[in-house]
Amino acid sequence: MSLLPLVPAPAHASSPGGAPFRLSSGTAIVGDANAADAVAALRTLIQRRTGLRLSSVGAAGPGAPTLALEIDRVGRAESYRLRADTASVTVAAADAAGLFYGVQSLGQLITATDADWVIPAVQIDDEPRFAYRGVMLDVARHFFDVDTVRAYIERAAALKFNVLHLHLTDDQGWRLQLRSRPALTDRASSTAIGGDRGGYYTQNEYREIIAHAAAHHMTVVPEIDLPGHTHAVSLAYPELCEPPVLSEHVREVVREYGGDLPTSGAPYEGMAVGFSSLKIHDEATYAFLADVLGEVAALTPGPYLHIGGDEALGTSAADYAEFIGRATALAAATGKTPITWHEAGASAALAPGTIGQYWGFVSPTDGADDKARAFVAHGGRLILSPADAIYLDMKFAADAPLGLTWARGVTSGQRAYEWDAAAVVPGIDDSGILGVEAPLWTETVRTLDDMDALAFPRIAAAAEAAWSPPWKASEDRTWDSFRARVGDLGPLWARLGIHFTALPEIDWATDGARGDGEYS
Ligand code: TNX
Repeated sequence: MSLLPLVPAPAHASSPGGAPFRLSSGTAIVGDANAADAVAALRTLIQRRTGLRLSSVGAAGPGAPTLALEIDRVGRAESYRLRADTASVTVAAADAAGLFYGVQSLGQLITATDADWVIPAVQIDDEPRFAYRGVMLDVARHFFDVDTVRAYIERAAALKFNVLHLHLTDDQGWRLQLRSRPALTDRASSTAIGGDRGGYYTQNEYREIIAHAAAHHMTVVPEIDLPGHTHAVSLAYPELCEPPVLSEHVREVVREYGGDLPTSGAPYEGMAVGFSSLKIHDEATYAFLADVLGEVAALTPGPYLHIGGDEALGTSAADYAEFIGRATALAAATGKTPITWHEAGASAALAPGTIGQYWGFVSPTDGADDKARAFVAHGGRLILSPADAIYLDMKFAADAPLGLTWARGVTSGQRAYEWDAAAVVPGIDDSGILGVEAPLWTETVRTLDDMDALAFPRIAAAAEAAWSPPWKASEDRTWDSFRARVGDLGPLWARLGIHFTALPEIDWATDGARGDGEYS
């Protein structure tokens, strides 16, 4: 399959050779009522990619060139089969998600010739490696309106991601309206990093995001970060929070990036972490958590509730362990499966079945792997987000205007690609791994263009880690194959309005005579 322009690489693909399918205004898209959403998605995708407006029909006339979409219930969840030859193209899938993914692959296969648009003759049998394939968006450090989140959902779904993790709360702001605790958004949502404007999602807006995600086969995982990253809570409920702990790290961030030290009663607009905490030994804290977690769970149809647990640097180990026991139990009591960052693995009281999100390095340091293994020992599994590979907020070049560098400096495309989920935490293989997630923290990110510039193309490497067979399992799962395939997606991304960074590590294709000058 090496030369097919598909990212993430499919589980199985072959090119039998022979003449391609030629796309023209006379091509019809065929699908019954079950396939209607996928037919509409394909129609839009083809129009954006080629400008052609194809008709869609319930059944094809004899001999007509068609793109046929069908849910035939064959195969595993999210799987699809794509067949293309000169006469027709068919996509058959196990379910609606699989058909949606088949449509995305079809969109990637469309190639410009001098005269027309073609789809090469191929046979693809595809299914995901991991059930959980996430992207995380931090809407707390900077706030993004619903349209921007919708755009990020569309970008991620096209790469076969199926989870949107929203980091909804942090020191800099509380971004979700709660009826049980209206003071959170009334008093702690209007600001963001660097004096930028904040904001929050009303409950209807949150539902809109969930619905748009669902229409793209994505589940929303809300995160309420606890017990640290809670300075915003202190603006609404000062009695629940400890005073800021002004560590050397906090002072250093202020020296390096400017801004003020965190102060009780004032919004925090800087980039330091680890200075805030809820009061661990006050029952009012747990009444607050019961309200907040209960309401967020009720608003959220998906099965997970993320309660953070990272960087509680001002909290003693014993207090932290006790808090994690109580908070994971409260999250589980809502009927959801709790997720925490991997630090919470240090707590012997972790609720059984809690999922751990590992954000250490590809080669673990400081015992991060011990903490990660603890989740599996407690009956849970891991989500892998190795920071030095798929933290999309890391700089892709030393002189990049956006991004951070704490995760071992610059993260090139090659470094984002060359790792495997089953090789990160010793002793944990695919059976202990729920999936892979690529976070985008937004300290330096203010717009959709900023998101695009940092995320693309490295988000495609994360997609491949989440969906495709293991790294080096075949010649398709190598950096050389990936850089050729991802380079071929340049014209598609450009047509979709994605302002990706043209990393010099990759040869970016253009549409040649057909497309030159039509996009920049
Ligand atoms: C670490 S990763 C954090 C975040 C920052 C991020 C910036 C994690 C669980 N915590 O608070 O935004 O680094 O890269």
